[in-house]
Amino acid sequence: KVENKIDVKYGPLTPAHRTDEAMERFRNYGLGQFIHWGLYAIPGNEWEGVSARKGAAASEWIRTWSGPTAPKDWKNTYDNLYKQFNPTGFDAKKWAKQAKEMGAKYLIFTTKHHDGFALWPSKYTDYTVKKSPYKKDIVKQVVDAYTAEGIDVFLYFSILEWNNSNYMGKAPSTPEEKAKFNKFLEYTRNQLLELLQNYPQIKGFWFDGTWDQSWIQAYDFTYKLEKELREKHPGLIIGSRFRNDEFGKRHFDSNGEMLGDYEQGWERKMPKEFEWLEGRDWDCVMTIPPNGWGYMKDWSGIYTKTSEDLIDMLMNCVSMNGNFVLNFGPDGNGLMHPGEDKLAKEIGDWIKINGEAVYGVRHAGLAPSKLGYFTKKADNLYLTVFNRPVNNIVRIAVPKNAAEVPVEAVLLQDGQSLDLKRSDIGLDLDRNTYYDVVLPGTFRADQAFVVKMKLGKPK
Ligand code: FHN
Repeated sequence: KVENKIDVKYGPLTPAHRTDEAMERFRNYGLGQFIHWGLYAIPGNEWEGVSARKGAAASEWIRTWSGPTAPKDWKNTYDNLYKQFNPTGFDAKKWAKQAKEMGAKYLIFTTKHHDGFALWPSKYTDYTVKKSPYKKDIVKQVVDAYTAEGIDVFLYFSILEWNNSNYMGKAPSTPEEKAKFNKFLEYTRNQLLELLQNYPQIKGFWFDGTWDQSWIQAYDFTYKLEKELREKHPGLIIGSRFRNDEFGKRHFDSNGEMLGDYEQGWERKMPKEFEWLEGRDWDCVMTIPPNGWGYMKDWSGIYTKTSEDLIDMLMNCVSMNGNFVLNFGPDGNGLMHPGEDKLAKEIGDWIKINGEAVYGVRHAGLAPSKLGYFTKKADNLYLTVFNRPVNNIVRIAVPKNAAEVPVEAVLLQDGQSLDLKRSDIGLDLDRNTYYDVVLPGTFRADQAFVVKMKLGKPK
């Protein structure tokens, strides 16, 4: 919270809580898929057989690695990988089908990562898929296939580019540098307009690589560009990473106002408490390995998240009005890692049974439960239980004098009705009323399960 407001010229361009259809749709996604795919998929976290998975930067950063695992002379190695890019196994329809089966409602796809290699045949650079042996437009295939499956597409776009001589990290100071960087800015604008024109079905951009001083100082340009993109594409959704105000404040301006339609800072982490979010929309993007967004050939020796971990994170997010976006890093041939295939299937199987508690839900307004996560939709309250109580009593605290309380309960997975009664156990009966949902004594669960409750007037 900023106490003394100042005059900010380059603040938000959209209201803090957009109420249009596109944003309402965003709020109902629940689960998304992220895909990081590019030239880094070819080495797959190993350079000449040496893996840098321990303690190394993420696999998609391999071009910048130093030490024994660094590409020798990256100019002749990494920057020539495009000559080998020929993913004959790539089938966008197969990816989209898998995403649909997993339950993803939107996709964020890397059109261009920090290396600058464009997966669409951009008119504004030669460093694109068109110059690779594969030649064909990958972004188009992905956008078409996912859209056909009813999955909304957002395009990931890295502003910073390692392989662009007009790009610089520091703010340009000499006239030559300024001229160079202006060319880069114009190039960025052209590419973004090109993407909107080529793929009009997209719902938004997911920007990244916007932390350098050169971009931060270009606030006048970025403000106008955001305006232009929104005008060209009504309903377009842009997160808080795109730009900053004239004082260099990113994500939130100097008055604490969010710059964009949702908070985009939750990368591999999520808020501990719902209150931290102060009502803002947000997404959480998550890797399966600890870090590493691009393909990692070898998952041994590192902790890779299980479907239980990921479903827990998903429910944690949606219980706080966020979307959970799980990252996949296909290999250089366009195939998902077998571990990703397995997780997608397990998540999908779980969601097919319990999806009602995931999609279109909102924060329930109840104090967090040790048993799991609450979500709410109309007069339905869901508790996704990760910690089954040994006495099989799912006890729920409802603030005293609440207008609505649980009046009926069923087990979502099979619809069986569960006993529900008020209990007078609790150390704070002056503040809460407790409701006990009684699971059958023999009930056991080897995965998270959902107790669905109807809310009604207290009797
Ligand atoms: O540097 C990137 C990283 O490689 C990856 O793309 C993630 C995805 O959120 N974003 C960046 C760092 O914030």
